[in-house]
Amino acid sequence: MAFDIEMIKKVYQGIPASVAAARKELGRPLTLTEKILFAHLHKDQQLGNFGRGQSYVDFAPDRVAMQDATAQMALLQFMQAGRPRVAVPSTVHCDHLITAKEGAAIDLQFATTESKEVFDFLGSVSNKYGIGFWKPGAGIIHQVVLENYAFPGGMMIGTDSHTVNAGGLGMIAIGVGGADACDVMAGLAWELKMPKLIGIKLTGKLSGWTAPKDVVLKVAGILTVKGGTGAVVEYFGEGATSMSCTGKGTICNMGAEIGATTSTFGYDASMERYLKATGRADVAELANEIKEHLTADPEVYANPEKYFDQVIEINLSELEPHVNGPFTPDLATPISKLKEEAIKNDWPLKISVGLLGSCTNSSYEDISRAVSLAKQVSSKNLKAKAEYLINPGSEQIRFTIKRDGFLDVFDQIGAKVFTNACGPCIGMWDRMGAEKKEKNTIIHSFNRNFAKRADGNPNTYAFVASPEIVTAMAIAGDLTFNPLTDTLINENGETVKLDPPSGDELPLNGFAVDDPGYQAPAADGTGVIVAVDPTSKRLQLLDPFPEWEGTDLKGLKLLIKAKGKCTTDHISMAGPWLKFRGHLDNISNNMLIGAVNCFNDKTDSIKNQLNGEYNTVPNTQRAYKAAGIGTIVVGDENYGEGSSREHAAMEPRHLGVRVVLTKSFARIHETNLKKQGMLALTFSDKNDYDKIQEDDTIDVIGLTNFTPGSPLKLVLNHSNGTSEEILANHTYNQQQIEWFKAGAALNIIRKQIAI
Ligand code: MIC
Ligand code: SF4
Repeated sequence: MAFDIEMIKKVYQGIPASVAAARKELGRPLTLTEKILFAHLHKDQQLGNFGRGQSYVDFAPDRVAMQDATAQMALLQFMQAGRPRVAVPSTVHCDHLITAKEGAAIDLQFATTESKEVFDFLGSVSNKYGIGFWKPGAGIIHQVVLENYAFPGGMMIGTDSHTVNAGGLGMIAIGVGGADACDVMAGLAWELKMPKLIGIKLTGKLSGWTAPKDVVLKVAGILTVKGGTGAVVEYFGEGATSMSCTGKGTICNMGAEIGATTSTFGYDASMERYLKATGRADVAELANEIKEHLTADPEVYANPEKYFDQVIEINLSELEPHVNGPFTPDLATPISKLKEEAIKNDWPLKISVGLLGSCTNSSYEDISRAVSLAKQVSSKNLKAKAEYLINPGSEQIRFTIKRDGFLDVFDQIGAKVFTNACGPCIGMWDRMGAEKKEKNTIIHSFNRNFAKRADGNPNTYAFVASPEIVTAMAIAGDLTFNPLTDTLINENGETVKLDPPSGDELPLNGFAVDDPGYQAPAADGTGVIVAVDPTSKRLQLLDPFPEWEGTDLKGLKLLIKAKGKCTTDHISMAGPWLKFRGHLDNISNNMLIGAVNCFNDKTDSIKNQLNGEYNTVPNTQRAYKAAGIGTIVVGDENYGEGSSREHAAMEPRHLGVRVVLTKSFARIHETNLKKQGMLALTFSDKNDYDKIQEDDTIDVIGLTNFTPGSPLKLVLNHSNGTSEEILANHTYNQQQIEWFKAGAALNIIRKQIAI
């Protein structure tokens, strides 16, 4: 039986009436996205024809998921909210804090000792507040959610940008910062700007070497890392229904890489099969009863241009496998052009490592198709040229693929199996020799490939591809190899060609698992004590951020003017820093250390205006803080792209940065800044970015009259005595302005509860 079946029943009971009401209000057929959103309006939210990309709407998500690296901050905030128990079903998943080095058994043992304090904290908070707890080794949050919790037509939020993975099972699942999760767990409404709608029509059928991953690699190439901002992507068409449910999950997962709010697919037979295979026939039955509401109205898919803001069509029968990268997931190259591009751009051609796994691609189908290629190593007397590393997505997957002999096949090609966890995908990879910073190429089935992400080496060229292409390329060890057309020379000197991959969507003998690693919370957690050692280096209880002082902000020093890509990895690096995710002061020592200073093109070297010396960003900011001087960070386009980590907003807040002014923001990061009481502003005229000088002192004018929709004025006081005025836009609504005034959204909740 599924978890929380009563909640699912209740949601399904409400859907037909809400959909009918919304259809009437809008006076037209509805997309799936609209149906799910309208069925989840918060009870105090009046139904309306909300302006897409304009109106803020209050929703009531059905559940919350958190992973260990973000859950610490989310739960530290929840503990401040003063509620006895979570208001909606919630789970914590321990997957980010396990370093991949020797192999699963040793690494897991090491992690549970090294991070014992954090896992114990998460376990006891979960126990106390009624949160389901998935222990280290149980699997990657999004795979575990897909296997256990996701349900068609449901709405969830999660403190991880790839929460969107659950769209593969027909949900609206959205990545958020911990403060948002905290609100929903506290029973409050969750606010989202009504998204725009992008429809992607999939025609034809995948075959041969092409996999679901290639659909999204192609979409990333079309839309780029910004193209999905503020939009939900809805996939439909015969190509969608012919694809497996986990394949749909892969596509939705990487929607995070185009900045989409989320992606989703209508309920179909593949989802029914998946629900049944994962022990949730009860959910499938319930879904079948209302299935017309779990997909768009037929008129929508017949005439998509009328209902979506943008429509893209992709013919799967013609789609080629793609390899995206290096350094950004939207640099899409079809495999037939890869050789040319690689040589032209001087990408290192030798592939050192192929990595299979991550929340994007660790399903049974993915692994079985990769195995069909790995098997050919021995049957064709080949030798895999690159190292091959695997992170299974969950214990259920690992147990099943072991039972089915897949792990033995991988063993024969010398593969190493790491823990069911994120591992190299989040920089938790103790890669031998990475510190030498040699130029090298790796190829993986993950979703992102920003510089330094996997192994900390800025000269690692990471490419993203399907599990099939990753495996073939690891066998060949050569970036110019096109498995569709090229041959390899085997150990006998013969010319051989790899057969296209094949595999099973679901295990023929069903899934199996011995201990899935789940721990249910106490029925009554009031007696559970959550202890945080005040001398801990890894956990620190939060102090409320101070209220706004009630005046304009004058005399802010420019801290850094960041140039080019500035993702949350640049603002708050992961890898070795993950261990401080529960300790705001300690993790603040990584603030913006990856951002490139526009004035000297260096990272982590900025001018301290107080003494003219160059120092690291955290040291310089701490010097300003000690002097009681506020600062401003200036950024380029899509600032804060990538992850949901709110540390990227809390660190600047904690260290005394007052304003982040950019050409544009990524959605989650902008909200995180607002929630933490920061000012997130954008240049009214993007060319004004060029006016910011290294020694600038900046005033923000108009805060006493801070109103939705009206820009603020910024005065740039240059060191030569001149000054210029520029305008800065913002997207704060009235409630968000209150967050700013209170010093943080949480300060308001705390006050409400105290009353
Ligand atoms: C990531 O893939 O970058 C992460 C690590 O999963 C993040 C969350 C985090 O920083 O903890 C994400 O994608 O939101
Ligand atoms: Fe983990 Fe990587 Fe997925 Fe993020 S993208 S949840 S780090 S596997």
